[in-house]
Amino acid sequence: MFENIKNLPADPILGLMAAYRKDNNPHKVDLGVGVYKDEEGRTPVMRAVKAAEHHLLATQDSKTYVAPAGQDSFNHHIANLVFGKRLNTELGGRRVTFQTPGGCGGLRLAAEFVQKVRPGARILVSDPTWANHIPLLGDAGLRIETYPYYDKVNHGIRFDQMMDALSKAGSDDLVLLHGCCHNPCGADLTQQQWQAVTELALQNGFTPFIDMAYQGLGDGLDEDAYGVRLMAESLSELIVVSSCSKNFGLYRERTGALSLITGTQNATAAAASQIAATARGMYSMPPDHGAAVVATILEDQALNNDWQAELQQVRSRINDLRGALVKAIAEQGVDQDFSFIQAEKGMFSFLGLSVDQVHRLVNDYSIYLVDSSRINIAGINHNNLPYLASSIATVLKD
Ligand code: PLP
Ligand code: TYF
Repeated sequence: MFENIKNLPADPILGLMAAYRKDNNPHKVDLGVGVYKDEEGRTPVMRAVKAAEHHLLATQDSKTYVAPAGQDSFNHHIANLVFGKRLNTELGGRRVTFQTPGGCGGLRLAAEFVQKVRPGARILVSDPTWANHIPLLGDAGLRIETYPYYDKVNHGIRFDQMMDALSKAGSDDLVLLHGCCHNPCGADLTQQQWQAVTELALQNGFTPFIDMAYQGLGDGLDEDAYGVRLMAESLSELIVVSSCSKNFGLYRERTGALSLITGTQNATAAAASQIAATARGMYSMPPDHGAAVVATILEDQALNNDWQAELQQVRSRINDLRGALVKAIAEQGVDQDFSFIQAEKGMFSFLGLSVDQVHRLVNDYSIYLVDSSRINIAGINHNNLPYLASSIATVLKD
């Protein structure tokens, strides 16, 4: 049975993580995998998470199974965080939320659900998008096509071309949008652009599917949810997948959520029964720990405040580093204008280098980044910034 299996390449992003670990160069810099790092290069457990874990250790009195939808309290609080309390209350029974094994689990659960009710539906994804969207959505059977999004030469969104492509989508189609902090390009839709896409969805009837993996890492928890909330308020149907990996620093605990909005309470109840059956067919129930931590934090005002304060520091550090990188590269006398990096949001931006230039950074300078020249801004610190800027300047000049 297993004699003739083809060897597949590893996930290039996770492969970089392993290569970085093996490298003995004391100047090595890791700008690969999208994991937040502090000034010391650590990915800390957030204070509120530690406190919630202590609380759970002391008070959790059972490890009995949870439901396919996970814990009600997590689902309730995460829906409030994503949609805002007022809107979430207004949505009432038209909205259902499922706790999922990370954002990835939510993306796959949503795709499997759509495949069940609309086999082979088409989903339009941005060019470029997160590489994992392809297997997470495509392996479920959805037909993936792309719409123009980021202009790598002018460093902006190709909005007219995007709208042109989306205007050809109809009621049998899904359109995947990044809620905020676009991965990999960092260029987000403006509020006016969100409004235009929402109008188009209303007119043409396509269903937006929003992946929001970085709520709170761009401009703020509410600001980053602008597009999600506008669409949830304006449209009768919407899929939103959110992740707690980055904003709660819970990566390995696999904590996320799938929220579905439909036109009526009855349709949502029927869809929820299908989603529960889909989850049963894949993993029965999501892992508990990360979701229990998040619910504990969101239920407790003091923990919630402390979490938000620490998240604010994360956000400020990333935004400060964006400015510092632009300045440091300019000080190297580089001709190209990198100021677009300062305007972009979240953990990622493209440096705009060729694959050859990227390979030189990796091989000659031990600066690790993916071939597309996407960098994780949080991997920069004030210690490695001068080395990084001078190395970038060198490969650009040669
Ligand atoms: N969507 C995007 C765009 C991401 O970058 C990520 C990863 O960080 C995810 C979804 C899901 O991540 P996780 O499964 O760790 O929650
Ligand atoms: O794009 C990234 O770097 C993050 C983390 O299989 C990630 O989203 C990378 C690869 C992967 C899962 C998560």
